[in-house]
Amino acid sequence: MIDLPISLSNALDNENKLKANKIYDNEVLSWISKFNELCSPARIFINSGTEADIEYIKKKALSEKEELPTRNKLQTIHFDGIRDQARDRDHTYIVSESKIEGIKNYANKQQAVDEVMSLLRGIMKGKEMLVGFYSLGPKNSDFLIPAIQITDSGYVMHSEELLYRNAYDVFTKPLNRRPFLFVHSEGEVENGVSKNVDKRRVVIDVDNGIAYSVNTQYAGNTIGLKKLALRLGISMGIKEGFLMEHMLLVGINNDGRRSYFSGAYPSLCGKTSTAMMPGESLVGDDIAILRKVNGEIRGVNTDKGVFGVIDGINSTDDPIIWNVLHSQAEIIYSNALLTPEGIVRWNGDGLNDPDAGINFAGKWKQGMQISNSNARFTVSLHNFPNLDPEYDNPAGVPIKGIVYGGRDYDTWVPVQESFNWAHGVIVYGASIESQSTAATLGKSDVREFNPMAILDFLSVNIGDYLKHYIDFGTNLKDPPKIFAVNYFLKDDQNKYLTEKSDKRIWFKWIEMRSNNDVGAIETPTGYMPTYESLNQLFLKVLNKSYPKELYIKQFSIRVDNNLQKIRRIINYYKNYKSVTTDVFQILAEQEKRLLVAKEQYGGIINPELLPIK
Ligand code: SPV
Ligand code: MN
Repeated sequence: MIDLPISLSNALDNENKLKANKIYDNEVLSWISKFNELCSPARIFINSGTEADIEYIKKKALSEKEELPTRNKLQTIHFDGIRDQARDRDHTYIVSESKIEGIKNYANKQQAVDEVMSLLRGIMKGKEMLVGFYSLGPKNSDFLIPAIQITDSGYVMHSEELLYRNAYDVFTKPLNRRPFLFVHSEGEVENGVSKNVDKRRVVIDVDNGIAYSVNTQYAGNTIGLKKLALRLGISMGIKEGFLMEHMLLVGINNDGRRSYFSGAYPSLCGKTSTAMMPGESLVGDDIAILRKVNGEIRGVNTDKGVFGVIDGINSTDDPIIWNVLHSQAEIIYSNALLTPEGIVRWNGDGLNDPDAGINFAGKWKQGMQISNSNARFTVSLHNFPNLDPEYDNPAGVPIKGIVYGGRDYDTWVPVQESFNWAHGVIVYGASIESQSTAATLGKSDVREFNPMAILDFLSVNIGDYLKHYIDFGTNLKDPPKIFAVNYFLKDDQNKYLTEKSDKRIWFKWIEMRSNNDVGAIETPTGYMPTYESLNQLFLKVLNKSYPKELYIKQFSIRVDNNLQKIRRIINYYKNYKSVTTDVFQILAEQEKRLLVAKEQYGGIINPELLPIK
């Protein structure tokens, strides 16, 4: 047992003192003490992860009206303020002593930290400060990153309990590394929501592994272990040789064989529903850490729960999620609608409109949108029947392939495979462009450059990041194959060319290619499926016919659009000095292949004219 700092000792009641006393690390205690002095709460609650402690937090969220009960005893609903419905890019600052290239909102470090510290001063007067201890990734694992969350929001800590592995026990022993620290205050609250959103700030200090968040409740701004940790982890990964990525992890089954894939997609582009495809095996849906172990890439889910988009979830398109939402699982809904009967409803749930209710904007009337487009559900993974048995394996799962996707209406085919690691990393991953969505505040449906789907989270020089990524694929026994998917391709009438369930086919093909089971067409942008291989899969998996004309529309190579895209990407990267020449060379080679193909076949290429390899 170590002596608690005096001011901390004075601030704790006996019960919480006993819990704090078991914390092994002096620095952890001095942090708690420091933020107790800064934020001046009336009380401190140490969450030791026991049933009683978690119950206390849930009760607090309900009694302070951050969560409202529904007719299901295990399920609650939380509303964020009407201007606090998504991640706030404009007030999120990634800061470091060294200048970081290619970062939006790079702020002078001292100024940003001073500002958020002054906002935090005295902010918890009369309130209770909650302190929780969690792990990113499985416990007893080389992947584990310990993290501390300080917050005055019961909702934030309740969410964290559903989404992350409680690791109080880990903190009672020597830590494997210095933990991340997250400090959050919702600020003044009115009618259950943060009042001073104009003073909302999120500051991520990558040099010290600390992030601050104030005057906001929306989970993407406040739950430290989620997107604040991702920014810290990307920077740590470059120093230590791992990748922390905005990626799902899924096991794809094929007649008794299971191959694992990771996939990076921007928010609201089908990532969660890809992780939950019927018949496949769920490992994670948002953030993964990848490490090289004995010549193999292995991955873990940093989370143990889902903070998933609820918009459009219905019984036909997402049966697994639908069933979990209608089970006895513990769930926090956010920014959906609550009817007077205590039923939770959302846009696109496939049911008749409710008669009445309240939602994120107040009293709801027919004709208004039922839920915010970024409304979500928070639930632990153990509720999912499709959860992979390896999901909590301290050694992670072996990664057979990596998939990149975006919201692209006019360029990429539904699925293709790169020629090799570096080609896939640069021409697919580093070239993602996606229409913006409701996951961030601001204008939706604007085409954005979003490399590796981490535009908002990149915390290092973009060139260093890409170099690290390319190097990561070297010295491997059997490097993962790399794929690009596009669920959003449209025809010239602006109609989607694929259906939601088709992603199951693309992934079955990806699984077969990764195991060298099937040939493919060699095109200027990569390998594409033959009509026959897809036709067989459509029949086998979806029991659906697959017209040849549809295949031709989906897989015709739009050479001009691809050329324009490559040139846009080259121009983006020209803005950054850190980007190395090999990146430009890989992009230039792609451009050249497209130009040669255009000479021979014209601006749109029917894939069936090209050779099978
Ligand atoms: C995303 O927007 O990518 C999410 C939700 O997964 S948030 O936690 O807001 O980042
Ligand atoms: Mn995400």
